Amino acid sequence: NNGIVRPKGYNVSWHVNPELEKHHFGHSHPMKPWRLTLAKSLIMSYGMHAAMDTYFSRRATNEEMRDFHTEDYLDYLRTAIPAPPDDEVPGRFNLGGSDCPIFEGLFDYCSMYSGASLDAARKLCNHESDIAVNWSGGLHHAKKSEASGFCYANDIVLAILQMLRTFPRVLYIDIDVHHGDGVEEAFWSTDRVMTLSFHKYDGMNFFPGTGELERTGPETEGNAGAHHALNVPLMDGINDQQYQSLFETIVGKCVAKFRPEAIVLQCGADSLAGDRLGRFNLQVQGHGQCVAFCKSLNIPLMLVGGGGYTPRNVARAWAHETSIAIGCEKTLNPIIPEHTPYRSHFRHDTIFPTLEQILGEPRANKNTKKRLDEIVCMITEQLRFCET
Ligand code: TV1
Ligand code: CA
Ligand code: ZN
Repeated sequence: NNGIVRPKGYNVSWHVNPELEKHHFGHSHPMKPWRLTLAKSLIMSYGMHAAMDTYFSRRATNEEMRDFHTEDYLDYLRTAIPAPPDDEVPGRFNLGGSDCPIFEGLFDYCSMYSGASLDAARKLCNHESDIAVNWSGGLHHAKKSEASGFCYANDIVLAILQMLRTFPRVLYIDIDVHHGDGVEEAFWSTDRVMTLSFHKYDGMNFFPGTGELERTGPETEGNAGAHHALNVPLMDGINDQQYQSLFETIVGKCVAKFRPEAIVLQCGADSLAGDRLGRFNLQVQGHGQCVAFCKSLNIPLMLVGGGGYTPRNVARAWAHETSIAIGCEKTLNPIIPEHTPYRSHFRHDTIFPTLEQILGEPRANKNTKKRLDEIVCMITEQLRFCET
């Protein structure tokens, strides 16, 4: 199997549920749970599963989902009748519009991806895993009683709530191209969770319209959450070099100041170049470097998925990041194995498809050095107020 061996004394758990991958949001909807099947087939054709503990995750129970969501919202999610999306008016709880349609098996889908994140969180709490991976999770926009931006249940919030039973402080990092608003809002008033999102920000012109540099927590004096919500608003076209430098500088400072006992990294793959909805120019390499940097901190780490709308690139990124988790990234053959199911999907851009294919037409880079320096300065300033 490509010489992939289990790392000694280091446990990676991989939480999967093939049932979940079969759900459909509707014909033209950009969110395709099927991308998880593509990622899984790539991970397995490289033989990476031999180096991890694979778990078929269970569904979250209603009681577990109640840790964050309200009963009336969950009741509605469970009983809502599938219907073609109504573009004009989303219904109750923001369900039924084009972003968050009510499709067949919706509640199963929500309880499956939430259950996988809860399983991953428990592996970290028990110290049975050093890194726990759930590529089906990362649905960062869902609110307590509202669906938003393709997200219905917030598996990240549920997982962090679970982790807070064991770990005094959890750092949440979000590299999806969209702002992690649901997670930020859920932990807005606590100093036990620091949230840090990197995203495209252009006021109301880019979803969800929040995540300004200056909104770092509650403004009322003495509120515990003050200065614990950090945001890195970026412009179109940011490249690997700029992103890596920002990521390592800022995450380094957050870890030094906040001293988290666990980290949750949302690895939304819509920050990659060539993404159908994204605007950045990250390559598989640069996106993966964020995972490598978090791993190098030697703090219990949970990896979840998130956005990602060009399935072949989502699969590439998450397979590469799985290889980083188990530490075999340097020995992988860059050419995608011949026997990979769905290999034709990766031949979209070349006849010898590689894992680290240069992705998409480059987008004009609107991020100046001056602005990026300003962001680092401002975040450093905020962190001076964080006393732990
Ligand atoms: C059906 C069919 C739905 C085609 C949605 C892009 C579609 C979008 C579609 C779309 C689309 C959004 C908004 C506008 C809010 C609306 C998983 C006032 C071609 C984590 C969610 C983005 C991102 C929501 C989720 C956004 C995540 N963009 N085609 N919808 N309304 N919604 O702007 O962070 O990746 O685009
Ligand atoms: Ca983000
Ligand atoms: Zn996104």
